[in-house]
Amino acid sequence: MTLRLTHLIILSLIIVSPLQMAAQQPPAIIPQPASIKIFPKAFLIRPGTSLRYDRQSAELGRLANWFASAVHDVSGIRLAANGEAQGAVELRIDRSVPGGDEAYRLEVTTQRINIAAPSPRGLFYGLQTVLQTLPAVRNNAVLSVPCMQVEDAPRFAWRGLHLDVSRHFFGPEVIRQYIDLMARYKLNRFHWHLTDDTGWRLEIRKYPELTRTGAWRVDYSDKPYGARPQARPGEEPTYGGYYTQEQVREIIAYARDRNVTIVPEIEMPGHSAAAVAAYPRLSCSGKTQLPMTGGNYSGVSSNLCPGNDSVITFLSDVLNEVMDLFPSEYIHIGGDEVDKSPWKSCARCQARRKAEGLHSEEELQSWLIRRAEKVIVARKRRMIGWDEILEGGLAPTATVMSWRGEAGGIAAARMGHDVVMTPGNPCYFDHYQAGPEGEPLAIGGMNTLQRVYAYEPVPAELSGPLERHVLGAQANVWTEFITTPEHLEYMILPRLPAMAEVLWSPKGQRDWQGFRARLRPHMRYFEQRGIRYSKGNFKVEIQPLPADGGIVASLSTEAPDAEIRYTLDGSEPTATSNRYTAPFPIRESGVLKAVTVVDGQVMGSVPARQAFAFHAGLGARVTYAEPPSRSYMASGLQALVDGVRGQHAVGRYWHGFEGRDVVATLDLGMVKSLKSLSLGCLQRYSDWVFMPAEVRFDVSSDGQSFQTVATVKDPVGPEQRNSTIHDFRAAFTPVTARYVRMTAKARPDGCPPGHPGEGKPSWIFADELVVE
Ligand code: TNX
Repeated sequence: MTLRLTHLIILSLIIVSPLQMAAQQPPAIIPQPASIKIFPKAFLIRPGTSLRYDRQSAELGRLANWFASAVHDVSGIRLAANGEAQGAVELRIDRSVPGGDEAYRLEVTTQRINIAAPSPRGLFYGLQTVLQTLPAVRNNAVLSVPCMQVEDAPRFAWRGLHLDVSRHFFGPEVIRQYIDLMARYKLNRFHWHLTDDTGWRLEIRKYPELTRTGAWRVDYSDKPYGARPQARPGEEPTYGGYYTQEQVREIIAYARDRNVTIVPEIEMPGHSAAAVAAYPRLSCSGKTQLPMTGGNYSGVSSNLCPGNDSVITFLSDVLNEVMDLFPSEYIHIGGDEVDKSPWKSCARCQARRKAEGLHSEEELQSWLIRRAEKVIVARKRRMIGWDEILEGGLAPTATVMSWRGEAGGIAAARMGHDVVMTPGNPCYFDHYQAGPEGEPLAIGGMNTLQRVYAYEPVPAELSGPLERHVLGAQANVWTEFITTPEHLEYMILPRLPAMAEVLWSPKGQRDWQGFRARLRPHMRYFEQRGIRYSKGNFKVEIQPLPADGGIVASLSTEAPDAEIRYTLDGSEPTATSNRYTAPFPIRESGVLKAVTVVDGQVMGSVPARQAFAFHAGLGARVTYAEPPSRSYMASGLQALVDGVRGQHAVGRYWHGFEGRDVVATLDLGMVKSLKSLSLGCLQRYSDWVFMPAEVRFDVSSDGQSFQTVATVKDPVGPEQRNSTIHDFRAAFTPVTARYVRMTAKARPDGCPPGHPGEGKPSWIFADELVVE
């Protein structure tokens, strides 16, 4: 009796605790349900609350256990088996709930939580919705689930996330956490990229060398991907790992219990250096080699030989073992980025071409893919591959994963094939989400949170009857630059919730402001659980605009309801710095720094930063002897003298020149007195961008005869691997001139010794020729 009384007192104390009040906020469900109504009051999960379901069903039993343990984790409460003393959570299969297998109906009243769905998959999602209303970590309070009525179903059947475990290896525990995150946001396809040039990660019993040799490479992790040397004979392969079939079975079961189907990918015929390392006879040359380290491997074969019958047997054996293991209907066979040149000079490949009446190497690839398709179809499965499989004729039953934009997907759908959309922009989560200042080194490209959120998987070309061929979309996570589990989380969060909403919620309900507001509690959830995520989405975007010969700075942020604060004196901006209200003129040289402020707090990783140069050459006419590379034109030729200094982002501010001297002449429009000239240059070792050997400045008053005023040598040196911006600056006794000519000399030997591009042409990146 006394015990009970104490219990009651504690309970009533808990009920009015502020923690519980916080839980009464409107729930922030991501992805946004198709229909959700919130009512006042809440259902309390407390000791004695029961969990009811059909005990005959093993599947429901697993589901119930999973939910009960999630509740226990955050509260210590163990849900009772039966009875209704303290209300009940009830799970019920009800085939009349509309919206397909994954749909659910959730009703929360003060008395009960009822979830009905046509299948356990829908029930699982109903429970995920409930879990999103609970605290992130244990706080020992009674759990309060707001009263609501939800009718929900996904928009797309294929809601995918991919992971490359070859470029860097991630162990089973990391994979389980990855699957948990997917499931929390109602994604249902885990595309597991298990093989590539840098490592074979799946045990295949019939071919043990695949993992004995193919899973291990020489460890050059101290060097960034792309700047790693090729392994030399005698070096020991020590970096790697693989999954045993036993581990894979456990992971498949784990994923199944979370409604995640694992789609395994076995790459063929390209990206196969690890397989060739294990069995050299699989390549055209038959030469021995090691798995790649992540450098530039010209001359090393990474492809399988389609002319060789034992390659066909190998692929059939491997695919059969894969299908013994993975229940997935879809089996991914890669097919991307094949260098077909070795096939041209391979006698067996050419014999195959003749025998099969194939007209090109593209057709030879398609022939190989069709052989794989036969193996897959014989087991009543479906083959899926990257969009290159279209090139030599599409296999009859193939599904296409469109990654080089959406064109491949559109073409395939028009031919009556199913497609999964995963265009690099915005579906590649290996690209930057902000910065790049303040962000960890990434592969390049920029897929911000807002761009991901704005993605529409059905292109206009496919609206109407062809729309049904778009199964859905997927985000891909290539791991060339992603080396640790923490970094992996950071790259997918918070872009994963954005993609989830794209794939689950009705199209008409897409609401950026609403999503950002709902995302905040999810960010707190990540923080409380020690999950890394990027705050890059709070970064300020600085847009310098030309205005009347000067510059106007326009600032923006993707975060709604945020203030922007900035400084112009080089100091770090704070919550009380100048508040940005409208574009403002820049009147002198200096650095603009800006931050986003939410609720009085500075958000983001590092302030956005832009240097401006206010100088006598602003707006002068620029003539290049040979124009910059089309890929690196910045905003146009005038970018060289627009007052906006190049920053560390490679693709944006710089004029790039490959393997040659740069000669630019400025016409200042009138004769001026000059006392210094300076050229800014960028060095990016991993992108083959180096300082010029020297920069010479000449001046002229008639544009015909020039006189050299200074030559400045490179003080940085080609060994510097950190991204470096240097000004080649010369001050001199004042001269008068109307024309200024800058000559930046290319490095005579190109990329330096030890660099993956040793001896090949290097790049010069130039921005802002400052005239004073
Ligand atoms: C292209 S996407 C690849 C991958 C790289 C990725 C880097 C695809 C089918 N192939 O091998 O890792 O780009 O973003």
